[in-house]
Amino acid sequence: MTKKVALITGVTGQDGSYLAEFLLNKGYEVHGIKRRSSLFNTDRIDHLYQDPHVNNRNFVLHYGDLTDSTSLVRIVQQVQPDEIYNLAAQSHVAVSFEEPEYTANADGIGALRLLEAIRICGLEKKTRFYQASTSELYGLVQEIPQKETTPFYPRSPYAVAKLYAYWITVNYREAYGMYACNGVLFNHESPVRGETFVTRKITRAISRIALGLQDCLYLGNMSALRDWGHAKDYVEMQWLMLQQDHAEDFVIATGVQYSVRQFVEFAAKELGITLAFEGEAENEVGVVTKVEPVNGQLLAKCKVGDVIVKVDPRYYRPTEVETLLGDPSNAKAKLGWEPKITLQDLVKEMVQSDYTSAKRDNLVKLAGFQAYDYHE
Ligand code: NDP
Ligand code: GDR
Repeated sequence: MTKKVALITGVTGQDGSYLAEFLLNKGYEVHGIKRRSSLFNTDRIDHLYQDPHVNNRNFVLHYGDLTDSTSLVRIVQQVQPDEIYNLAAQSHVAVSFEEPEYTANADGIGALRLLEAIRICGLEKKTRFYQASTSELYGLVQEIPQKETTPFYPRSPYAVAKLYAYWITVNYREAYGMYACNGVLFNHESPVRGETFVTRKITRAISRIALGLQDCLYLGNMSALRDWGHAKDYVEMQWLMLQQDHAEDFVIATGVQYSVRQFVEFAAKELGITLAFEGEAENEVGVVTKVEPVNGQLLAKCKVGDVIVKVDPRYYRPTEVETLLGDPSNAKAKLGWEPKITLQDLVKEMVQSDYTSAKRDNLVKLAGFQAYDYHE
């Protein structure tokens, strides 16, 4: 049997790395699009790298950019993919308020460029297309929980750009009979989540605070509620959506919701720290009320009474999405999909990974070198 060929945009990102690994394990030939950058940006996929001098590689990277149609047409023509996963995006909601035009170009028109590349190459009947849509489309939520039929109300330049991408995907499906679909994915995280998204910012900071490498974690809106899953579970769903008889859009979520504040508490608990939150709004702080050993080992150096979490309004967004909770019952019924990893296991895995990195930074510091400390 001939190998299936997949093309992943955003292969260097969190989901791209998990999806590439997943498809390689399924026997696919995987092609990924990466951007040129002045520093290496392939950390997340270095374990999958194959030397270009080896014959019959099944993992191949191409330079390209979602803002450059010529590169996309060239790559689609060369690769002739059975499946395209469009995961590339300027994916940070807060940053989209600072770079709205670029975000619209990459996240909105980028999807159109790929769909047109499929048409230009005459692959409408061959190539299946997955668009990374988002729960941010629901924004100012009109219904709880959100499902496939819930009306959209985007609240950021990012979400508005993704709204265009959502509808252009639906339109190309209807207009040209293409197998094109949207996965409306709720937040999903992992140890390789970008460091400026709130979960990773928290697990990284709590680990560094525990070891005395950092004093305080500054956050924005701690009351925001999110439905957090694990990226590993969610990429399986992206693949499943392209294996059906007909293309259809699905909501992918856990159906369970927590606040940012709770996420901080769970992360701290993993390292034996109990926190109490005091004060209101901009004056709210997280104070250490107990420090205890974990499995007989004292992991945290903090003391009772230390203030280790503060609010910094610079992290507030001009328009916020206060609450997101997905209803994944359609995906469960039609695709037999259910998330396997709980939030508790996700937090544990993220904290363990960041605590290990913080220990390494601490050793570097103890050896007399400056430990890297960058806040965002
Ligand atoms: P990441 O931010 O981790 O990865 C984004 C990827 O897109 C990176 O590989 C990045 O490259 C690449 N990229 C950015 N701009 C361009 C461009 N102009 N041309 C080509 N590549 C580009 O995102 P995630 O992996 O978390 O998310 C994957 C997709 O799913 C995104 O589209 C995101 O919007 C969407 N999504 C994510 C959710 C989540 O909770 N994670 C939930 C719902 C949707 P580089 O490494 O060089 O920066
Ligand atoms: P989100 O994720 O905006 O939901 O988008 P993020 O982790 O950035 O924010 C989640 C919530 O936490 C609040 N928050 C903070 N967020 C960040 N980044 N930094 C902070 O200091 C902070 N303090 C509080 C935010 O205001 C927000 O309410 C993610 C991205 O992956 C998108 O690409 C994806 O489409 C959606 O999830 C679903």
